[in-house]
Amino acid sequence: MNKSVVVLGTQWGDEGKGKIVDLLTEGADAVVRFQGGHNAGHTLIINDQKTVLHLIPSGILRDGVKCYIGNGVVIEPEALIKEIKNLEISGVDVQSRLYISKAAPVIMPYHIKLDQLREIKKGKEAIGTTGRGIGPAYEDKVARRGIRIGDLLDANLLKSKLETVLEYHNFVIENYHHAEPLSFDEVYAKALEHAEFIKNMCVDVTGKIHQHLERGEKLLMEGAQGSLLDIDHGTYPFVTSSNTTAGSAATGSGLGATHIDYVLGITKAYTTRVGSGPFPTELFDEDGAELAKRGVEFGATTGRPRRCGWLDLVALKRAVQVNGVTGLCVTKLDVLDTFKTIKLCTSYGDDSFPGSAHEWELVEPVYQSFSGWQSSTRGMTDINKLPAEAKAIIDFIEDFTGAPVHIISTGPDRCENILLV
Ligand code: 2SA
Ligand code: MG
Repeated sequence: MNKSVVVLGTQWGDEGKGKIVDLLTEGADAVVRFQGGHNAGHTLIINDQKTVLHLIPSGILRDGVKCYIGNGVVIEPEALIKEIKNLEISGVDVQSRLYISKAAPVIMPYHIKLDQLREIKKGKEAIGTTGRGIGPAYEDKVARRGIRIGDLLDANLLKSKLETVLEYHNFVIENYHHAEPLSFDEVYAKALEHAEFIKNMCVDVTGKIHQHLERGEKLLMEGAQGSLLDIDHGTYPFVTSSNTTAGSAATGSGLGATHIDYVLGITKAYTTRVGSGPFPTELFDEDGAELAKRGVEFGATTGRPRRCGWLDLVALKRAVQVNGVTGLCVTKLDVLDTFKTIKLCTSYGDDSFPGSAHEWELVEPVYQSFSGWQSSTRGMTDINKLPAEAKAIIDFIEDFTGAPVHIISTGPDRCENILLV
């Protein structure tokens, strides 16, 4: 394994990053989350036991591996504490190896309330957010009025910051949304209670990361959501509020950009999207229903059904470019086992890449059809056993995007993979 590896999604999230991070953690000393928050849902299946992680890095299920939540992550303390306690109930040692950046912005109750009120107000135009307060928390960060994890640890500082920021948000809650304002006393008391629980885990994450590098140790940077949800490069405004692309691994943790040795881009063998917004290859027919059923496509955080469609190579190529992908990992190949014909989108019928949600909506995907293999690839670990039809699709993905496929995932379990490097 290279020293610092970034693992990220190349689509709209849910590509199977959690499973791959867990797999690669075998050779890592630490796993770092650098953007997003508890909107993420990373599903891991180990010996038939399913764990869904939202905020805690997927490395937590490997004994001894250090886990970091970097400055680029927005942290909802209550969700974090719940996740820690649930893991501890299942016997995972969390508190001795989880480190939280003091510079990370806190998702406060007013962020969650505002996220939900705004979605209601937008009606049919809603983004389809996870309602977790992600967008409003990032807004406060950029507006330089946010409360950071470090602020929670100083009761007086927290009090004065919270008084100002809560007054500001309550004004909007009351006068714009006509909803109940939040009580300062309740929000403050809860924040202090959370601080007490997490205080021993709060550190200078950037410093810790560089100590690992100085010791020649290996880091895994775990992305959340996917490249098409990137605030700059995604299907704006139907995106999340962070940069989900590779540069964020540096800015969201303090790892220098030149320390990134390898970028692994994860893509499903088809495409899914949860929430609203453009999706050129979306299927509304039996094939779409078959993908959803075989792929068990439901949001791991909200339980919402995911929209399904064919693999979009035009978008994938763009993701390979903006992330500087070194190698690809194709997941859920086995979901295609039953299909007689498999399609890949190879053009948007226009040379220019869409630059706005409106342009995305106008895209007319052009497909190339491939014969399916109609036999089981589930759990396969040997490339030589892969049906020729499946191999042809993998070769085509490599040729089209210019990135080599280094891993093929053939099932949800940690060991169900074909490794090509
Ligand atoms: P938000 O809540 O502000 O980040 O929502 C903005 C958009 O980002 C999408 N988004 C996601 N898309 C896929 N997976 C995500 N995580 C969960 C999962 C989602 C779930 O793993 O399944 O359970 O629903 C995720 N998080 C955010 C979101 O759908 C909006 O389109
Ligand atoms: Mg997910």
